[in-house]
Amino acid sequence: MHMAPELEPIVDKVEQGARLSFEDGVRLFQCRDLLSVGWLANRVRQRLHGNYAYFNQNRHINPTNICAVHCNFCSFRRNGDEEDAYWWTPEEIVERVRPDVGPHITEFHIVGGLHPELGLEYYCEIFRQLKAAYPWVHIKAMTAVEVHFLAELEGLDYKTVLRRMKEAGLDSMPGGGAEIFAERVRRRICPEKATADQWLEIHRQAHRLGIRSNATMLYGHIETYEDRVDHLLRLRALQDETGGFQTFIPLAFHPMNNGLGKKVNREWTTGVDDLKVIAVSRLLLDNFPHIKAYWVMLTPQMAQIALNFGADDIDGTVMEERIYHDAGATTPQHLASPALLRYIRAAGCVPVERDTVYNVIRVYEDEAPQPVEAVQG
Ligand code: V47
Repeated sequence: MHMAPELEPIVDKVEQGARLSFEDGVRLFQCRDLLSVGWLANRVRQRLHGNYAYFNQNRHINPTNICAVHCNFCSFRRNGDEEDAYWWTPEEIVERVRPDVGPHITEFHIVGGLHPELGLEYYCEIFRQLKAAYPWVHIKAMTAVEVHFLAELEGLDYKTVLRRMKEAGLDSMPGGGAEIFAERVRRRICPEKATADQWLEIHRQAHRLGIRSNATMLYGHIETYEDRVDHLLRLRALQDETGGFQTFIPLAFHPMNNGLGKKVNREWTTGVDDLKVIAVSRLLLDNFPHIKAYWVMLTPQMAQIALNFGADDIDGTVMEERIYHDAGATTPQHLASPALLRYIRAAGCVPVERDTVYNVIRVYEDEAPQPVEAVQG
């Protein structure tokens, strides 16, 4: 394959399994040859995962949209006095999810607003009641931002908050709230919540307690390529130290119904940038096992293409997504597993149903991967 000449030194490093530098990362983002960058990332994905592409069957739960802080990219938050502001009791949550939760569901993904009156015990009670009602379901809950907020609210240190939640049933943590670590950007998009160092410290503490976690990056707003690379390398450094991260999920900024969207003229990320972020993440995060193309955010069609640009996971069935749909997403709020299988197979991959910590539940090798034309329509 013909490679962009400026990528040659990077290709050599990748072929030798050598680590890429800050400058390499910036060069990859600057490169106009998307296919070369994608080809390289795809090689790394294949080296790590062969032709397997992962998904799970999960159910999102957002216990409240009432939030004490004002991140200007967020369309989900409410002050509390609006008609659509809400919070659910633990009992309401257990009943709300009941129609969807059969033995096939393996994960609750629980994140929400920073409600000033809902303390640690409220969340512990949600975990206890969900575990009592659905003991087989893994609880992936609480971003580092929520953990920081609860620590301040309760006057406790991070470790104590995490330990108490673990005792109540929390199994792992999602990757939200990381946004962009660079101070200049963070000051402008989310000045009131956990800082970059606090976000990283909470994940460090979680990993030490045996709580695995994911990491994210919100891109496509006012950040530079250098900010993206800085973000990825800070995650890589923490992963070197703890090994507790499982998956990295780049999050494309959705510009509707929020202040930041207005600042960027309601411009959405482009398909080329979306694929490039996936590819560069795969190449720089050499110590992260998985890169997720979150279909809710990218569209199932783009997530499917991303499986050939470095991603090996497209997330799950989701069921009730609010954060992206409040911000203008036009994707469905739920995809049943046959649809996920179809997208993965048409990408030339073998679908692998996993649990949250990547134990394999089922490899769908029964049907040979089909060329895209065969499954159109
Ligand atoms: O933390 C909020 C982001 C995150 C917008 O760990 C926005 O498996 C784009 O973290 N445009 C929550 N992004 C989602 C998240 C996540 C999703 C799927 C899987 C996992 C995982 C984690 O969504 C927030 C914030 O960074 N976000 N508003 C917006 N307008």
